[in-house]
Amino acid sequence: MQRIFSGIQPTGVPQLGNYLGAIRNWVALQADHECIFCLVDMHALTVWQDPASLRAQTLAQTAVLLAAGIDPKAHILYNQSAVSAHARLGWIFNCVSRLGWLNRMTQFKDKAGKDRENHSAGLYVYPNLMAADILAFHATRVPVGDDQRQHLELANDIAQKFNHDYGVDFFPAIEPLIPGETARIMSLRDGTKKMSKSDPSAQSRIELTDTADEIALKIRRAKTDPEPLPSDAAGLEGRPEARNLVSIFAALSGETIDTVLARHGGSGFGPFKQALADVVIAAVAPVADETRRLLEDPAHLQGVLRDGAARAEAICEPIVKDAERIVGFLR
Ligand code: AQP
Repeated sequence: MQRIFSGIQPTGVPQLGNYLGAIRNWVALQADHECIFCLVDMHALTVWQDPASLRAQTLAQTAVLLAAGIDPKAHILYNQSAVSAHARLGWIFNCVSRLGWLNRMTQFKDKAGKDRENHSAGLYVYPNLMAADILAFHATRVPVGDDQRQHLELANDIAQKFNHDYGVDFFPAIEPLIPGETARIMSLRDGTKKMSKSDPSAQSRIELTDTADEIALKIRRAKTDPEPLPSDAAGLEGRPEARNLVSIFAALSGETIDTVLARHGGSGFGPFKQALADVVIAAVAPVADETRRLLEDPAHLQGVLRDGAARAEAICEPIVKDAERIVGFLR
């Protein structure tokens, strides 16, 4: 059975992009993979986090993941900082990775913007730690959204360079598992920007704890253009907001974009948004209800993470010790 590793940052409430790009896939992959799911709180720290909020968000995300269908007994769910192997292998990879490689990372450029000098060094070396997260488990498959494709290519470069530099065949190649045409969900306020849980505007995203009324309102207010919907996918060219809404509909209804447009093409956005709100509410409301119930028992959620951390450590500690031996650390 192949081993999967994937992570999510506890930087806020998971949003619909996290769900369609990653979480939904994670739930499905549990059927035939050994899965390790991680709340990557060390990655979250690469941008400022209020300590109390980070703790609360870590628990809230645990609740959302359980509510969405992650099975913490058959698989593993834990928070990154509880397992020191991440940091240790991350440091080794800081020394394997090249500045030239990191300089090409578009996520750093997007997040740092023009004010690069004022961002943390952690944000810059984030992809090295991400490579360590995966390779500490010798995981071979990583289900992520399209925005993480470049980071996974870098992880493969790091693994290959480590193997080459030390003359070993130690780290395996990683295969990204990226969902198809709806892999990147965009902001409801700007179809050229990805939907993000830390976007300052809560109107830009559907959160997995939103109520039906909040979802309906956010979709009604979502930015669109004045034209009616086209009758096929080619007609969405140059219409990023329309494409995004149709993509969300297709991802949730399990149809292709062309099938959705065959039904809704020619209609204005009013009736389409109503239909879209219905499919989003049908997917999100059960997760939101179960999340609220789980959050009533934070001790249980902490227990899930503690148990997951112990089981994660049992897998990755021997692998990271071997990596430390390979590079020449004296024990
Ligand atoms: N908009 C998106 N569309 C598709 N997939 C997405 N993912 C995130 N946003 C979208 C996928 O969700 C997983 C977990 O993401 P993350 O929390 O580790 O980091 P992120 O990609 O930076 O997500 P956010 O919501 O944008 O977080 P913040 O605001 O903290 O930066 C990943 O597999 C990602 O591909």
